[in-house]
Amino acid sequence: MAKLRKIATEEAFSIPEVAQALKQVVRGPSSSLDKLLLKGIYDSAGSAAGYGSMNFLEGLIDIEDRRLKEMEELGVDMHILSLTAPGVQMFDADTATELAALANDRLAAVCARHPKRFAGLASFAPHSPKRAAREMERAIGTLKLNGFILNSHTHGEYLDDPKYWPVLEAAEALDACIYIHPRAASDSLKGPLQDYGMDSAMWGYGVEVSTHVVRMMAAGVFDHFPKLRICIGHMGEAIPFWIWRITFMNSRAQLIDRAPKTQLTMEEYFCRNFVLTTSGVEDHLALEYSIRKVGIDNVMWAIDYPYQPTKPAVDFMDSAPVSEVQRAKLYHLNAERIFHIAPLPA
Ligand code: 1WB
Ligand code: MN
Repeated sequence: MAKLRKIATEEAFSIPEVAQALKQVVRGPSSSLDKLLLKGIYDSAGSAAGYGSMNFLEGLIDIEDRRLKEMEELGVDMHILSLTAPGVQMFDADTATELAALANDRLAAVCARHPKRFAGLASFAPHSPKRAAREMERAIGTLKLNGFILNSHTHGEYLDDPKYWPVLEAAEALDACIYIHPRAASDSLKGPLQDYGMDSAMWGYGVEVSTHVVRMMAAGVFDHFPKLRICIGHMGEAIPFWIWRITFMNSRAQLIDRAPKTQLTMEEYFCRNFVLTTSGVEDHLALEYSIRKVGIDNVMWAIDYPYQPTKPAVDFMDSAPVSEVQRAKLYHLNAERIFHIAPLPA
């Protein structure tokens, strides 16, 4: 088998300044469900949540040392880096704006030092949509980053709210994809997700992001931004499996005026405006289903470093029951197209 370029598309990093600010948030008065998990990662004094021993923080902060070595060992060519959840979205607007710019500067510097190894998705502070749009322009135009990361809700609000549309307008105009990554469910969604470890990757993260996505599609956001491209991880956060029913029931809701009229159906938006990654779902049947649902050009490989181990993610894709042409699309060709990464010379 020819060696394929492997570009991993949902790979997390952080910087000490953001980690320090998250530690303060964890100790503060916020009632956010994110705190359950963040306490263990950022505030070892409160590691009752039990994440201390996994040492995610070390894996997030280190980019050029252990991560790069492991990439080399396991044949992973590139990480598309993104500031880890919840990004800057738990901070106040000014802090969030400043830290997003700082994280983007650091990210751009790492990518410039290792242009074959790292690409990057830029952060922005949705709390200040106009300032966010300016940072987005800087991130693509000046810093030459490859797209954007958003960690779902911002203080309980979602991108269907027109106050956030300057952000969508900027992404569309820049032809840059927004990756909607999970964070814990918003305060109004979190009730029954607080127990049994359901707050995060086991269940709550998917519920939060899929809710976000359905809100955007049902609100008609993509009639205003027909070229906007949104990426979601975790094999589409279960939406591929639900999309028939979402589509059927949305058209019924439109008929009785419980949902706004839209130009396209929900399934048409999902196939036109969304791309998926495999992050954290190493299940060949789910992969095959997703490919058949959204098309082979709209699925990309991801590891979800450092939260998921690299080797099983590579084995999963190496052994996927797909053609070699499809494997090349999943491993790198789609990522090159969607995130504007230069192909390697032949
Ligand atoms: C986990 C996964 C935790 C992610 C995270 O904390 C993030 C986890 C911010 O598996 O516990 C992630 O990015 O998928
Ligand atoms: Mn992730």
